[in-house]
Formats: sequence, C-alpha cells, structure tokens
Amino acid sequence: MSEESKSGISRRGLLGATAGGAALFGAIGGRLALGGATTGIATLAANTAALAATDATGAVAPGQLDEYYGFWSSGQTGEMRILGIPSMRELMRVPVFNRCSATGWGLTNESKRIHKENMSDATKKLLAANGKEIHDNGDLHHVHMSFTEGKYDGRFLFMNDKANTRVARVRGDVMKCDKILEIPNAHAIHGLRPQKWPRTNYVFCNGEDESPLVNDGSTMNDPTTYVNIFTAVNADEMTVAWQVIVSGNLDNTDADYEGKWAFSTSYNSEMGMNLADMTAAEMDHVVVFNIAEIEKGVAAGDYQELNGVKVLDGRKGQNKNYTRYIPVANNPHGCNMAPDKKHLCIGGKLSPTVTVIDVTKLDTLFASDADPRSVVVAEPELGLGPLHTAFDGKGNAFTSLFLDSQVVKWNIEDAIKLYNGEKVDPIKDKVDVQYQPGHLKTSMGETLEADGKWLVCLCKFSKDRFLNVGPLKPENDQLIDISGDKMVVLHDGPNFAEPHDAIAVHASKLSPLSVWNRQDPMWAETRKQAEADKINIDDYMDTVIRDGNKVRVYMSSQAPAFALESFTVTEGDEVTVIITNLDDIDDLTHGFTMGGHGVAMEIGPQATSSVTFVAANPGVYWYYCQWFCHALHMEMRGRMFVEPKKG
Ligand code: CUK
Ligand code: CUA
Ligand code: CA
Repeated sequence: MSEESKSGISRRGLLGATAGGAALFGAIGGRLALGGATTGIATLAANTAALAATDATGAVAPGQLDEYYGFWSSGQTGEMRILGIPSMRELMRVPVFNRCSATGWGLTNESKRIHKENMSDATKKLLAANGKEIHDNGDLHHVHMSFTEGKYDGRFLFMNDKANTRVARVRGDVMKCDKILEIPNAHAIHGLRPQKWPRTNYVFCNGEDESPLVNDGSTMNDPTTYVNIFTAVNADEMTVAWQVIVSGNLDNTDADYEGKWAFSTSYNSEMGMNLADMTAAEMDHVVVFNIAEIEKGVAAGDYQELNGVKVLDGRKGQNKNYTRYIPVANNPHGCNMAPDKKHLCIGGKLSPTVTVIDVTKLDTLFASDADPRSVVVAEPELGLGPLHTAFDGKGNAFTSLFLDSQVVKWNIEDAIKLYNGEKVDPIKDKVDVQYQPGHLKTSMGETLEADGKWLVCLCKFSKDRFLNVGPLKPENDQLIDISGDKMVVLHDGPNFAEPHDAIAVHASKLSPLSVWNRQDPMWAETRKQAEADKINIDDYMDTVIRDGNKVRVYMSSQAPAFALESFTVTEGDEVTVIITNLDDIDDLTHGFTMGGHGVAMEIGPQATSSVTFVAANPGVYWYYCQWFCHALHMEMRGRMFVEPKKG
C-alpha cells in the first residue's frame, strides 16, 4: 500500500468517522491475512475500538455481507460480474456475450435460444459460413440497472456489446441473461444508459462506428454516405423502438432525471476515418436528443423504415426539434448526469476540462435559435485526461484523470462560480490512483439516492501493484473512501480483462431468488417439447424418447444421483439431454457433463436445463455431475452407450 493511503487511513482513524457497530478486530485481522502488508490498517484497528463490519477500511468480516452489490462490466471477456462493495470480493460471474464452461452458457438450448432469438439473417449467414451458430465473443463496457423514478428498481440490468452491436438484459431475480438483441443499422454499440424517469421505458444506445447507412458494399470511400445511429431500445420488450441518424459519431451517453433528454458525446464530429482526421477539429459536440419530439416524429411518420426499424433524421440542419449539437472541446468522452437533476458533466479527454451543461436550459435552447453554448455553465480545468465523472449527492463531483493517474474531487457550484468570474477554486482534493483510471463509480451515485460513501476507480493498468503474472497483467479496481473531505484509497482489486464500468447498488434494492421458480420462462420452449413428448418436467423423470435419429433423454437429478444410470443411443443420433434438478435446497446446484463430447451445463435448484449434441462415435461414455453437491458427488454419474450404426 502506498504511503499516501497509509497516512490517509491513519487520518481517517483519527477523525473518528468510523464510530458505530461492534468491535470487529478479527475482521481486520482477516483482511490483513488476505491483503498483506497493511500496517496502517493494523494501527487503525488497534486504536479504534468500535469499527462497523462494513466501514472505514472496506474490510468485511467473514460471514458478514457487503452493503452494496457492485455490477461490473468485463469488456472483451463479455460477461457481467457481481462484486461486493466495500469488500471488493467477486461474488459471481454472469455469462452474457461470452461462452461459459461452468454454466454451459452458449451450449445449452436455453442459452442458444436467447442468443439466436433476435439475430439478423445476415449474422446467421455469417456465423454459418464460419461453422458457428452463435458468436463466441462480446465487448461489454457498460452495465446499468433499470430505474423507477430516478432510483434503482432491481428489475433488470442492461449492457452493451461493442464487438457485435448487441444489447443484453440480465434479470435481477435470478441474475441470468434473458434477452440478447442485435441492433440493426447501427455499428458497435458503445455508450448505453437506461431512461431514469418516470421509469426505464427506453435504453439508449450509441453506435460508435460510422458506416454507410445502407451498408451493402457499394461504397467505402465516399464519407457522405457514412452515418452514425442512436438507438432507443424498448426495455420491457427488448425490441428497437426507434433510431435517430446523427452527425458525427457517438461515444458515451446518459439520460436526465425528467425523462426528457438523452445526451451523447461525439469525438468524431469530423467524420474522419483515421486518427489524424478524428482529432483535426478544434471542437466536437454533445448531441442532445429530445425524446418527446422524437416520439412525435415517429407518430407523425417522419421516418424511413430500414431493416424493420423506424429511423429518423436528426443530423445537423435537419429537423431541429429532434436534436441539438452543443460544441465542446475536441474529443470528449464521459457523459454523466449529476443526481442534482440539473448538471450534465462531459469529460474533456484531450482537453483538461469538464464541461458542465445545465439541462434546465435545454427547453429554451430547443425553442429558440440561441447559441447552443449558452447551456454551458461551467468548464473547470481539472487535470490531464479527464474521462468520467461520478457524484456524491452532496454537490461534489469526482473525475478520473487518465493521464495524471488521479481522481479529482471538485465542487459543481464552485465551478459555476468560477465560470462566472468569481475567484474560487472548485478543486477540493486529488488522490493518486494506480494507474490510469477509466470509469469511476460512487455508491448509488447514478441515482437520486447518491450517498457519498464509496468510490470505485477502475484503473486500466496495474503494472507493479501485484505479483507479476506474465506480460498480460490484471486491471486494478481501487476502493476509495469518499465520506470525508479527503479521498482515501483503501484497497487494490485485481480484475481480469477488462472492466470499463461498474455500478454500486445498495443491497436493499435486490432480493434474488435462491431456488428457481418451476414456471420460469427460461425453459418454456423445453417444456413445450416435453409436453409434446408427454413428459412432466416438474416431476421425477427417467424416460428416453426416440424420434427418428433424434433422441430426447429426460432425467431428473437429486443429490447424489441422476434418475438414469445409463441410456443407449445409436451412432450419429442427435441427442438432447433434458434435466430437472428436483432438489429445492438453497445452493444445491447440479451439473451435467458428457465426457468426451464438449458438453456441460449447470442445473440450479428447481431448474431445467437441456443440451443437444451428436453422438458421433460408438462406445461407452460416462456423464457426471460437475458441481460438487454431496458427499457422494463423485459417484453422481452414469453411462451413455453409443451403439454402432447397423448396415
Ligand atoms: S468507455 Cu471504457 S473507460 Cu467504453 Cu465507458 Cu470510458
Ligand atoms: Cu450433483 Cu455433484
Ligand atoms: Ca474530434
């Protein structure tokens, strides 16, 4: 731990901000054992009699629960991760755009159905040409929870795939992905945010890569044919509601707290096709989308229909009710709406400034031909490489400085005063982070319930912070205490490639199930097939159905046995194994792995899962449960006999 954070912890201890709760010396000891040389914490523990289980050091005692769920993206890994805050313990990985060996995501019929449900014909063709059914990868940057009246409601989490232009949804009740939607017309969905007010009816999605609107290979070198597309996804149905063509490209996005606007940064207003051209202009812009006007445009038929989607024209010089373009310094990045409902903060990236836009001035802007810069109310110079901004709900903002490797704490009202010519310094504190931060997140900071307790800073480089694991190093997600005047870095959290973003959701917002509901829609299709086969998948089952060269093997599981000790198929048969886990005990998950067939899946308590494969080679093959479930878990196995084909 660095000298600064050592002294920071001591200072925090002296401030006595940790009062309350029982003495939990053991907790700190436990953390010491895991966390290594942290004499600062030891001193604090020795000196502080009363330390709550989840307070100042970020230590959470064994057996104690975190106060917040952290939902992390994972970039090119393609999954969503759940961490506890403040412990920074990884609690779960939820496969979404990736494949998962443990759970069978991407292998099971249930997950493949979700992958394919909204897949375009073009993608199906591409995948088939490459010998695949579904994509193997995704690039998941942004995870956000659904809102009701500006507060997290625990229903869903939404996330983007930049690699293959998709948006996915994870259910808050079971923490599994239930929808994947390929977005037509747009390319490389990057920024993504749910509407905050009155509820998440839309999820706003930025297409980052410019492409010809009709991308049929007829042109590459005529930049006038290139466009970028902003998409509103219907969050309940997971369908595309409408799209808007914009000038320039789209990077990050956010929405306001009145349900009136969405905002997107654009770093390529130049519509350049290489680095030099993308950074050529002095100014780029933020696009403001007027949701009500766009809905009116849709109702009035002011759109072209492209790949089944209503596409409106919101480019500069077109319908000025749909969009406005606010000039900001060249190549902006982050786009963050403050919980004061008023201030939108745009990270300068190439400029050392954050541009603050007062969204209550937007009505006037749309109603007039006023200078679009008239909505800018502050532009404090904060340091080098400002990317993203987070909030404490007390009027302060925290901006990541990529080049300076720092987080800067600044006061929004003071920045406005400075902009108006008063002599005030909006900067309240700076802290070194290790190293090169991207996103940063405060506890509940993207909601009206921002509580100003914790900040997680997602650093892009860890360099020397951990044991060397070879040329590929982990990222470093750092926990920072922001409850006092000074920020204090408390914890290094190594993380695998590559969380871009995270949210911190108070644990009270969620109550996931421990056991599946038997009527869950996840296996509705499987249930239909079973009904046709006259099998009740809610009960004990040990039946093999033969349907030409298709064989359906129905078996239940109950620790420590599958209902079928063995079954027989014929060489070349297409075999579907359907398993219901009849155990209804908390945490009693079984698995099914068919040896030598590249097949494995999870079957949670009271869940049904199914997987299909071709039994190509005659012989005896053992299947087994790969989830340690019982003292006799090793014995939870059986045989598939593949008879040679006759004649
Ligand atoms: S982007 Cu990665 S650090 Cu994709 Cu949210 Cu800014
Ligand atoms: Cu069932 Cu291991
Ligand atoms: Ca630019």
